[in-house]
Amino acid sequence: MNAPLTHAKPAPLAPFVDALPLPSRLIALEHDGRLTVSIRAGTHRFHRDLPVSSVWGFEGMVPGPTIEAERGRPVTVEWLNELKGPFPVLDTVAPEPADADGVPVQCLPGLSGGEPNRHAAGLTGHTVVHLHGGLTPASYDGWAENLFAPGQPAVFDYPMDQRAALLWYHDHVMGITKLDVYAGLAGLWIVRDERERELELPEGPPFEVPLLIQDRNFDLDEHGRLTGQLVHKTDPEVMEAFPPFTVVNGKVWPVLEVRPATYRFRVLNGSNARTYRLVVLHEGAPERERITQIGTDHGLLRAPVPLPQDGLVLASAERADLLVDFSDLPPGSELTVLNTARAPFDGSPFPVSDAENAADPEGLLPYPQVLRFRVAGEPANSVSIPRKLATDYEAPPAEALAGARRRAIALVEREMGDEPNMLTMRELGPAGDGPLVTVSDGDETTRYRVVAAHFEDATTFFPMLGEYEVWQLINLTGDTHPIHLHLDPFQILSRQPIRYEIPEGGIGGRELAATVTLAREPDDELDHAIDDNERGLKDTIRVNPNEIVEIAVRFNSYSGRYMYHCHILEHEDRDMMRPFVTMAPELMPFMA
Ligand SMILES: [Cu+2]
Repeated sequence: MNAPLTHAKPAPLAPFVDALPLPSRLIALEHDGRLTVSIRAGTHRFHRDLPVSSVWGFEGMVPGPTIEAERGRPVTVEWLNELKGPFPVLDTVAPEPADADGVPVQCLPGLSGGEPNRHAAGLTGHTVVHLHGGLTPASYDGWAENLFAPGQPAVFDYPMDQRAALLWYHDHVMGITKLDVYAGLAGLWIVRDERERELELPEGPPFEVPLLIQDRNFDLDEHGRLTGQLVHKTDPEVMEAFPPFTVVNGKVWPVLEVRPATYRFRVLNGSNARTYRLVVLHEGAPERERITQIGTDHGLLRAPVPLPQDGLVLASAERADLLVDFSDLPPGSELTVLNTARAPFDGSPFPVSDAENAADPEGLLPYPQVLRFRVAGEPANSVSIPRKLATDYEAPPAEALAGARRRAIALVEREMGDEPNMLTMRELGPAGDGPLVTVSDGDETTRYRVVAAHFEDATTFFPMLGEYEVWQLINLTGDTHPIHLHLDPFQILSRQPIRYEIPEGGIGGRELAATVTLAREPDDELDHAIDDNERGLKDTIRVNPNEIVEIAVRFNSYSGRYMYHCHILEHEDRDMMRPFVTMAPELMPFMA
């Protein structure tokens, strides 16, 4: 029996030695709204002491250029697929979950005895680009099966008829999004509008800084030295990759020199699977007061909010717009951003007071470091934080919700014997013959059966444009899933604890039997609360274990075929994704 691992090994790379890179900017207005972005192989150095890595990137870069657009000014992008093999990532499943010393292999560089996946090595560069958070007509939304091969032109129109927000664009190919995004195919996209300018928020460098957070791993050479070769490694017990090195804007544990001033950070978790709970330490003590959150996935909140007590939780694809006030800090001050979230994330709390001891190899978090700020130079701007931010949305009205169509989706994990588990979304409809899912709230029991279980099953969701719907996400797994809807944003209505029973064999290939009760498990330590920063316009929502989340969504913008899915890329690629079709009401009389 190995002793529990409470302390991390020294990091094989020095933290906080590389300057935080700022992605190059591609300002759409300067190009009349017509952009050409090549998608190609390139090289990238992830750390001062690492050899260069081969990557696939937009413009060959990691991250790709940040595209900046104006509300109401359409952008056309010619995505020019110039990818060529070989695929730059070694994909492997290590044969054992831990090494001889009991250290989880996902915390270690190298292949840990795994064979490189020859199918991944054979990838030749099919891609498709999705603008996450974009209100984009279906033809240009990046349907996961409508691929462009190398050399095949793809010209996508983005109307930009949407409020200011931090979006991101990334590859979305069926089955291999996890590999293509990991190889580097991701970049930021900022929409700006008049409301933000009225508020005089920092815009552009130096005081507006995007932070794209990801995690990566690398191979070892025969002498045990890190090479730059990217490695996507999973193990027999954990089917998601949780690489040990946190990368911000393409550098491992970078440092940003800041002036004594207020900065605006546009933060995105662009990791495959890892959820971060970010805390800032100054001389060992947690800092919370100097940070104010003003925006979330789809832009400004109605009013600024403080960070959650134990840190800012961001699951894959979630965003935060933060104002951080460094103005009182003398030159030389250092603030360190740490992650306190174990992986796979299940919502478990971790006290901010203990953040310095967050390293936890058993929780696949060997190095909690994320980023450091170092104060230098002259005081600069003074930004007053507006008390009122967004004025363009309200909570969905009760009368609209009372008559709204309700949909229920169960999230289930199906064990597959020798193969990795299948994560699926089971769409539920009125009960008929066969296995039942019941959801009871004490007074009332709703009875369901599964009407769709896999991505390729017939579409069952046909939301009407302009009408509110309530979607109920029922988590019957042990992990937190960030569920993302394409197209319009939504608002969270409730997050409630559940207990459930699944009979032996209750999760079949298509069937599901489960008894769900809206009540707390006695040993459930999650608070199932909605954070203040989740009460905005969201496109990705965390659904924790033992939890039902209800969201209100109204599709307003385009009719067509879209997708919703878990944004853990390894889940999305393994069937945790389903289609929906938004419908124009005036077409309904013609539908059978
Ligand atoms: Cu998931």
